[in-house]
Amino acid sequence: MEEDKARNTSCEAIDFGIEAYEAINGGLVKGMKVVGDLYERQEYFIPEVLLCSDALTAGLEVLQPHLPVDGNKAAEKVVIGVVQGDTHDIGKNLVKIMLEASGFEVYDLGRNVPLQDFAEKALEVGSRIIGMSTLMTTTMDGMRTVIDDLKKRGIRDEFLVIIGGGPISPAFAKEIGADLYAPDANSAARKLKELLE
Ligand code: B1M
Repeated sequence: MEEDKARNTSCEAIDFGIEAYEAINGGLVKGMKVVGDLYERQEYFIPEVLLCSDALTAGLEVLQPHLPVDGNKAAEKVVIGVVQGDTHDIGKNLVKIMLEASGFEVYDLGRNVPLQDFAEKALEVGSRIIGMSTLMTTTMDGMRTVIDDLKKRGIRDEFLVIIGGGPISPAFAKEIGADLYAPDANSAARKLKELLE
């Protein structure tokens, strides 16, 4: 819950020679998993969870500049966002960071994104990759709507759709016709790069 402590500990991690990626995953993300458990056990409530996500973000700001950036620019554009109705954006932000570190040019639509905006933005900026994130079962069907709309407009084949987030599974990705599912930020970047190579 303490932003300053998250910031200072992140600085210390770098000073100790810990890789930024390891500090993010083994420190900040691991911490948020503990927060999730405490929330489920009703030991933490929304205000505590919010303070923890602010602390995670503070640490992330320190660590992100230390991530090695892939000099071999993929020069591929990715439009990414959290689907309509969902305001959880920590996971999406991590995916964005890993994509940027892997050389992708990321257009971040933010959270609670109106479903039609994914295709509109991708067409506007000339991106052939659309990434969608959600953490809630109540909003995951929005991903299907985005893909169905692409089909209705006859432009489905022009895009590579990658999805992820807590309730998302490979089976769901297959069911709605997404091209890729990634369980975490690192694999999202890796899988996209592999597919484009
Ligand atoms: Co809320 N929340 N929350 N929450 N929250 C969950 C998701 C929940 C599982 C908690 C619970 O009940 N056990 C639950 C959803 C239940 C469900 O749908 N089945 C829930 C709920 C219900 C809610 C509210 C409705 C609560 C309320 O108001 N009563 C509300 C949502 C309002 C809304 O959006 N409309 C709410 C609010 C909040 C906070 C604002 C307090 C805060 C969010 C702050 C923020 O994001 N800026 C919050 C948080 C932090 C959580 C938990 C505790 C942690 C989520 C998180 O950040 N994890 C969460 C409990 C849990 O997950 N166990 C919970 C860390 C993050 C790094 O992981 O996001 O999974 P994750 O991302 C990973 C992968 O999933 C993957 O890579 C990421 C990094 O490796 N990934 C992708 C994610 N997107 C990807 C996209 C890809 C590929 C991979 O390709 C494009």
